[in-house]
Amino acid sequence: MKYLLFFLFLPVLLYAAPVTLQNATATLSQPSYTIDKSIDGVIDAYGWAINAINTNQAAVWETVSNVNASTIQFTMHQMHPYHLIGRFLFSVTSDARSTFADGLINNGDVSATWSALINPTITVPSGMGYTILADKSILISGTVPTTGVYYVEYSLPIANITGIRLDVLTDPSLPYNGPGMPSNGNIVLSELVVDANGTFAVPEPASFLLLAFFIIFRYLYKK
Ligand SMILES: [Ca+2]
Ligand SMILES: [Ca+2]
Repeated sequence: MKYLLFFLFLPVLLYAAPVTLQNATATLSQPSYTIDKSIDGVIDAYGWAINAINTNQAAVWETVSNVNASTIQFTMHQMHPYHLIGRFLFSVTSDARSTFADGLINNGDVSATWSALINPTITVPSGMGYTILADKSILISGTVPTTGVYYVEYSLPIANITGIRLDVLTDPSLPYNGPGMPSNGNIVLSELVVDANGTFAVPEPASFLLLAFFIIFRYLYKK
């Protein structure tokens, strides 16, 4: 029996995998800069923008497949001149996909049981810095480059992730309170790319195959 228990922990592999997103949904999108452009595979000067500065806004996406990983990495491409995000927060959920992310670009359903991600590893463009605030959000500071990429990595607190949420938040340190870094306080998220690393269970057929080999090996070894 102890061998069987050992086996249960055996069929686990370590690898990195892209996380595909769908049903981009936002509380607000600026015309021509709608939330769907955040995951259209195009990294250009368009993307998700908001035409109401000095307001908190949120975007959510469904994962196409449940994510079971130890870490998740967000690559935030921002290609519209100087329109980098000033303050933001990432969260994840394992709620049923039917209960959030209705695909609307304005007044979309962003309500779910969200777990805010904590203790990020962050890389921002040269000349920029960041501060982690009490609400777990990340506040960016420093010289705003023309274009830039933020890399943000977190450990995942829950399994079977079905959705990701990005809050863009106001802060008095930002122009017009933000949530963006340009002089008008807006943002443009050109593309959000997500990857996950860690332990993934081998699909069941492979487990059965490994179990068969294990039983055969045990049989031969005893002979
Ligand atoms: Ca895009
Ligand atoms: Ca949905």
